[in-house]
Amino acid sequence: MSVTVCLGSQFGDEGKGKLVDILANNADLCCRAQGGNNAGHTIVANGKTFDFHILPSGLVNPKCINLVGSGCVVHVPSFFKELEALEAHGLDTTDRIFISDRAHVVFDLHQLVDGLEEVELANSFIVGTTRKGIGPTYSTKMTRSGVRIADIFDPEIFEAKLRRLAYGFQKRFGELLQYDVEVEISRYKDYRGKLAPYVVDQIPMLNSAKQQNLEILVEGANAIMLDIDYGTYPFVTSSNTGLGGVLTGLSLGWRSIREVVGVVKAYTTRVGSGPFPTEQLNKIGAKLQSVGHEVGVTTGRKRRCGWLDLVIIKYSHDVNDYTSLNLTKLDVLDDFEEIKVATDYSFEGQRLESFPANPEMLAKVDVTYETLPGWKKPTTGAKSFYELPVNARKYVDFIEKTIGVKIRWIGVGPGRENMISR
Ligand code: 2SA
Ligand code: GDP
Ligand code: MG
Repeated sequence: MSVTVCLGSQFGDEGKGKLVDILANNADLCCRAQGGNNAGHTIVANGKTFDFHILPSGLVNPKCINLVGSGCVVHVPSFFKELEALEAHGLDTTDRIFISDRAHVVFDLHQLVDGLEEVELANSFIVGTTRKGIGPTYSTKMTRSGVRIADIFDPEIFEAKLRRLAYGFQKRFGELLQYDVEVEISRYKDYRGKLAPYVVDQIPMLNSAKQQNLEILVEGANAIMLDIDYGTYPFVTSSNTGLGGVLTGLSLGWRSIREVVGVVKAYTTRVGSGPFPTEQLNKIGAKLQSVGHEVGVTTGRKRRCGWLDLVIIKYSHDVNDYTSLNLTKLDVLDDFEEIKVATDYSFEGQRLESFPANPEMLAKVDVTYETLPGWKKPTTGAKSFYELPVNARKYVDFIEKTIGVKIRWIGVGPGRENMISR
């Protein structure tokens, strides 16, 4: 068995879904290890656009089996809604999508609590979550009061656990929580039978993949700067979005990991609040936002935009140890006279030797930029590195040299075909 992992190296939306779709061509199994339907992965293939949230992007490839792993959190109604949308797009998902029985269930209750917790926070602490219930579900997982997919199939246990969960939140939020636990319990009477064919014990499934020497692809969701431990805490999501989350969220075995690909957008975007040192609150940011169509796939929020930050990419590499990189959306920079890249931070006049843990400090750093000349030519038609304009090649080389990791793929447009391999 050999495993390729694709991880976000910035704040998410680097274009992981597109790379996963391309690599799925040679994969037997595509797995999600963490996160829920807060994620949004867009794939443009065969003239169609597919949006994925909880489902793995490997589904676009008709030969690829897909698994939502134990480290994920699943809102069952949204799972079915997404499957139906894919089927309506002509994708046959029969017998190709499975959910680990150890994954945690996101209830409508968690989603309501997500909203209430955000309102409870003072302005400067609002996270700007997707309100999909991700934080509250991982919280109840950690306090051992969560409900797992396996529990759904024992009605007595399921009802008792969900009632206990609802009771706890009702005590905390009182009348602010407009929720009827009996309504949610009764919905699962229908879901129980409908869900059963999708549920698997992940351990023997992945063991069997190991025995058959299958090719496995892991699709990261969100990105390292949103990691609960290594991101800009508390402005993060509630799972481990780096390599650590892959190891705990799936039972793969570290020996099988062959490749860890860091997906790097050629500039930076962020959705939600939190520090963003290279953010451009000016015409440059607005241009990146409109040319790059930077709008959240899950919530429709405009993404904040700024220059590429190599301090972040270096930090991200320190945490995840990439074996290669995929630079994406290079084409979005086609029309810039000059392009800036952050290479260093300083704080109160001192160069920072390491990435600050503290978001208040990160919000105040002074950024040192390298300015590179733009290329002012379209890159989308390029099929090889040498077909790129010389200044675009210099931009790629500069990133590769600074990070010290090979850029194996370069994205020059949203379509499957707009990817240069080296
Ligand atoms: P949550 O909902 O608890 O995970 O939110 C916590 C923070 O994580 C950010 N987050 C994301 N950032 C970028 N992209 C995400 N997925 C969607 C997309 C986002 C959307 O692909 O566009 O549609 O808005 C994603 N999911 C979570 C979130 O903004 C919070 O800062
Ligand atoms: P993910 O969350 O990392 O999978 O990324 P998203 O799918 O949320 O956001 C990336 C967006 O950029 C999607 O709309 C992709 O179709 C698009 N995209 C991916 N790669 C490229 C590229 O190289 N060029 C352009 N112009 N768009 C791209
Ligand atoms: Mg996304």
